Amino acid sequence: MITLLDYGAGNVRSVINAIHSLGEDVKIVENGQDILSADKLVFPGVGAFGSMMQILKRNDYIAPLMTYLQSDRPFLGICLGLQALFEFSEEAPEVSGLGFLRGSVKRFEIDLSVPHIGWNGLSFKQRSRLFHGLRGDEKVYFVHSYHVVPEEDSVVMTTTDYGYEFVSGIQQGNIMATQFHPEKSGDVGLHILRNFLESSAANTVPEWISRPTQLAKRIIACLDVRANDQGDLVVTKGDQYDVREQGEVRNLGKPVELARRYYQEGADEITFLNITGFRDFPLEDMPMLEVLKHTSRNVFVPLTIGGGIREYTDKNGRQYKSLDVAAEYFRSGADKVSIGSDAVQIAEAYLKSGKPTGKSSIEEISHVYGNQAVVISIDPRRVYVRSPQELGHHVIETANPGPQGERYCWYQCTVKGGREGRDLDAVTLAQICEKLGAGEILLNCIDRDGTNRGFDLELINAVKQAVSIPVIASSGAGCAQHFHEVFTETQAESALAAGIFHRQEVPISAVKDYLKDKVEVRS
Ligand code: 1PR
Repeated sequence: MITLLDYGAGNVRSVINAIHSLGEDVKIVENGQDILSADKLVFPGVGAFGSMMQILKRNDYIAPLMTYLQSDRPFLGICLGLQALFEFSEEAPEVSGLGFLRGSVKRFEIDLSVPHIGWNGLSFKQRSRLFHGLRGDEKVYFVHSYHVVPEEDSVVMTTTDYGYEFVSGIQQGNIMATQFHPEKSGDVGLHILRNFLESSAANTVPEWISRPTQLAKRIIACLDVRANDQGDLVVTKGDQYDVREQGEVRNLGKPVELARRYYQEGADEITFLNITGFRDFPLEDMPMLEVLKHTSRNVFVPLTIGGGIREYTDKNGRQYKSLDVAAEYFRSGADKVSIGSDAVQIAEAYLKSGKPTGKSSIEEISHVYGNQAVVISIDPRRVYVRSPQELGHHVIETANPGPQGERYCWYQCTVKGGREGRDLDAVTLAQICEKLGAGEILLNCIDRDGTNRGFDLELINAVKQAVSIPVIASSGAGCAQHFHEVFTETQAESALAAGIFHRQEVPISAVKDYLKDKVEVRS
């Protein structure tokens, strides 16, 4: 029996699912006594340091946790569960950490995008049973803006390189903690978790020396999901956002089955977009939550869900905040939520008033769950103009002139799945959302969607150069070479595709095989 400390924020379902998949039962901590009587304690932390420590304090978990840690019984901290062990964090300087280990938690100060999101390697600094059976060149999944800085080198178990070498795992006796997420690191992560659960696993150090480690470019499979006219939830795919063919919604498969297939084929992440979320309300659209729950049972890579994250009043007058919707998605197995239409409205209001409200979905969700949990999905459409001085929008010179020979264009934001264009450009939207706390941009392109013509590199460069958070390039992938192009001609950290994967024209493994030796990818 594994005891799991769920302090109520973020996706602990995937940790529970991962432990279940290894044949172990999980008991969730309900009070301090449960911590004291645990044999093996797992503390998965997702969210923000300040709110985590406040919840631990409010629930009177701090003293039992310290007693447990001091007794040197098996403990596995994950992400914030690692950071909590230290004295304080720059993320919330006014709040103390547990102080079980001496040292602090610092924000990355680098020229690269922060958060550090994706699959990176490990350099091994001490023997551990967690490493039993590893070769040493495996990659594991990270998503964080802060990292620990222990005062004592003796506790350092692994390091990873991102701009500089940082501590990605610690070990002191039976107390182990990782900055990466084993429960989101596919088979390798499950292997590490199994080693933790099996106290008999031998202490080893893998032979492979892989310093400096490298962050891989991510290949993301995207599933646009909606109900068809018969009421069945299907994966669909549009041509420039039109998902109907001869009047019928295209049906490319079942969401849970397809997600499972992509996981097995090596997708680094999976994104579900509830494409009618702008008019439905996800908490009434329970099938989507069921899709997440079922998928997260046996898909152990990060899951993002978008569609319908906004405030809502139901027919009985009950009000829901976007935070309530996001919370339900996280509880159902999502690691990140993606906000589309609502982000445009938030940016428009921000431009009007010139200041943040503190109450928008972006601010509220990132405050509780951390910036890394908030993705902004942008649905822009190219607008050609004759002059670079167009209406104050971010205009670029394009190598693909418009129908009247226009040499300039800007990218107009749309809402409601491309149905409505707004007087806001994609670059401005991305910048405002970053300022308000978004952790990543999912950059679609209506002109390229479903065309197989390749990514819109000009759009991606324009947005990527304007923000310091990671950008997911999306729309238009038609062959493996297009992924090479987007990773070498732009700084995008990841690339997403839908149609070519659904129609089995280019398998994910073919994309990775093509990129191998050219671009760092996870094999
Ligand atoms: O506005 O917060 O409710 O979110 C709705 C979400 O649904 C948004 O993220 C929006 O992008 C998405 N969406 C709405 N309508 C459509 C549609 O297609 N009619 N899908 C839609 C967007 C675009 C990509 C697609 C890539 C790759 N889909 O996600 O997967 O373009 O396709 P390709 O590789 O086949 O070219 P809200």
